[in-house]
Order: sequence, then structure tokens, then C-alpha cells
Amino acid sequence: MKPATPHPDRAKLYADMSPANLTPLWEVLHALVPPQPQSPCQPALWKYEEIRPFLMRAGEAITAQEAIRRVLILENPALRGQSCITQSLYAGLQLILPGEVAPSHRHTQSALRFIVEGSGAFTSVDGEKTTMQPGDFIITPKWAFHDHGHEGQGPMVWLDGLDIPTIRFFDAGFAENGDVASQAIEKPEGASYAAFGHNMAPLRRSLPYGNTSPIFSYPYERTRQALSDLERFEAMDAWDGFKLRYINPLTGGSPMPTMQTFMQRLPLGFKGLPYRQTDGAVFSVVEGAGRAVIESHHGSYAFDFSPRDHFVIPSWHTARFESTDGCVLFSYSDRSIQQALGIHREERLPS
Ligand code: 1HN
Repeated sequence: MKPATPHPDRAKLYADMSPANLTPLWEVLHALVPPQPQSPCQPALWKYEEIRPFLMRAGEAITAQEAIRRVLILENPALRGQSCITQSLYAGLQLILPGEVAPSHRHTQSALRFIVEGSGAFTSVDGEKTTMQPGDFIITPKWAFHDHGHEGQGPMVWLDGLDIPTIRFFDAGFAENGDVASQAIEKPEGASYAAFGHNMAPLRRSLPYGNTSPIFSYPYERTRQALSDLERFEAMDAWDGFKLRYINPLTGGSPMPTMQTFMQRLPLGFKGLPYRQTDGAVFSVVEGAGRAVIESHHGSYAFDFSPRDHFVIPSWHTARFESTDGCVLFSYSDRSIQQALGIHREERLPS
């Protein structure tokens, strides 16, 4: 809503006090405390077949070493220039080519990787290496040294999800480079999973990453099995299909303090009911095809998605899903922050 032109006497008051860095609340109160969220973010879809050529061109334009991280940022069309996909979240697609190294660094921003294409690349976190496969969800905990490398064949692409806008909002960002481009590997591959990945935990072990999950690779093979089991044993949810959240095995809570991640299966012939929630979510399509129908003050959108496509559903936008042949969707949002603050809301509509 546009504020009305102020009364002439008031306009003089506003002009006179402005040099003192004062401004009247009553002119902005409605916008500051809206009756419900009015996100400036727009729903948006990135078709993989359209962006892949740009990624491959980026692969010719710059090396991973030179770029530090060779990433094309998925910018919300309504927030261009702000390097974000929602007001709190960052998303980008990163390319690494065989033989390349993305050098070691660390920062207070938390990062997740969701593997989209290729195999044979690895990421190292605090001296432990993880080889990445499509569908794997991998965590880089805040302030942990991490570097990436690629010893396999062909291009490797993954989705990077970071809490950059949130950390920027708090002016709490720190970063530093490692002493070497690739960290020395000090633990065998799979060591974290072996210690914490079996619903058990070693006694008297200090938590390696504080409030971030001690497991930093959640392989797709296990996730897919979990979804298949859920589909066999549980009743379907009329809004979500079959949806699981990833957990920190030590707490049952979110794997990362700022971002919650999810994987969901929409079965054959799914026609979901509409819902809206206060956490805007970024989706990566893993398997199958479907349609997301999104409605809000920005208008109506119907996104037909297929594997490797990405889309964003902003906060408090009504959304529903359909899938003729079934599909699997990964997503992440800032729900863990909202839940910590006790402000997360969800509305599940009857039709
Ligand atoms: C980062 O460290 C990575 O480690 C990816 O792969 C994207 C975007 C902004 C800041 C740091 C990575 C990033 C990033």
C-alpha cells in the first residue's frame, strides 16, 4: 500500500527533523508490521537445459582456481544484484572440471551442497574427504575448512545453498583462506558416517561441529531407500506426498542451525492440496517430472519441472504440487531459524 501524501503542516515537520536523522513511525507503521508477510521475492524457475550452456561457458571463461568458486548465482528476479534467492537464502550452481581444485577456505556462513550432475568430485571438510554422487546432500559446517577437487571424468555440478543473506543481515561474517589449496586428508573416507550415521554415537566424543550435524554427507542411496520405505509403510500426506526432513542424529533437529533440508516423493498421479508457510524454500528436482502451482500477490505461476531444474517458492505464497508419473524433490529453507525464534507458521488449505 502506498502511503498517502502527508498533511502540509506534517510535511514541514518531517522536512525539518530529517537532518537530525528522525522520521515519523506513523507514516511507515503499516509496512513495518504488515498483517501478513508480503515477500518481495518472486516465484522463479531455472530450467537446467537453459542454464547448463552458461555453466559450461563459465567453465571455458575461468578456472576454478582463479574463480575460487566457479558458481552462477540463482538470483531472485525481484532481488537482482543482491546475490540471493530469498531474503535469507543464497543459491548457486557450482561447476568443477576434472583435475581442478577449488581452494581451501572457511567462513561463518554455513553451506550445503546438493549434487546435480556428474560424479568423481570430492569435497574435504576438516581433513575428511567425501566423494559426491547425484542426489547426495553434503554439509560444510560454519567455520570448517573446506576445498573441492575432481579426480573423475566429465563436468560436475552441484547446488550450493548458503545462509549468506542471513549472516550479512547480522553483520557477523568472517572468512579466511587455508594455508594450502587442498587440505591434508587426516581421516578415512566415511569416518564421520561410521561414528554417527547409524543412530548411535561414540561415548565421550566431543561434538566436532557444535550445533551442526556430525555427519556431513547424507548419500542419496539411503535417502531414496528411506522414501521408498515410507511410501510402503506410511499413509500419504495430501499436501506433501511423502516428505522427510534430514536430521542431526545427535539432536533430532535440523542438520544445520540456519537451514533445514528436506526430500520428498510425489507418487504417481499425485494432485496435492495447497499450503503456505513462512519459510520460502528452494527446490532441486532429483527424479521425475511434475508441476508446482504458486499463487500470491505477485500473481499465478505454473512451473513444469523435470530433473535438475530449480525453483523457489517464497514465504507465504500458496503452493501445490502435481505429478503424473511421480517425482522426487530436494528442498531447503530457513525453517530452523524460524523455529528457533518460534515464528514459523504453516497453513494447510482444504482445496
Ligand atoms: C563457498 O565457500 C562455496 O565452498 C560455494 O563451494 C559458494 C558462495 C559464497 C561464499 C562462499 C564453496 C559460496 C561460497
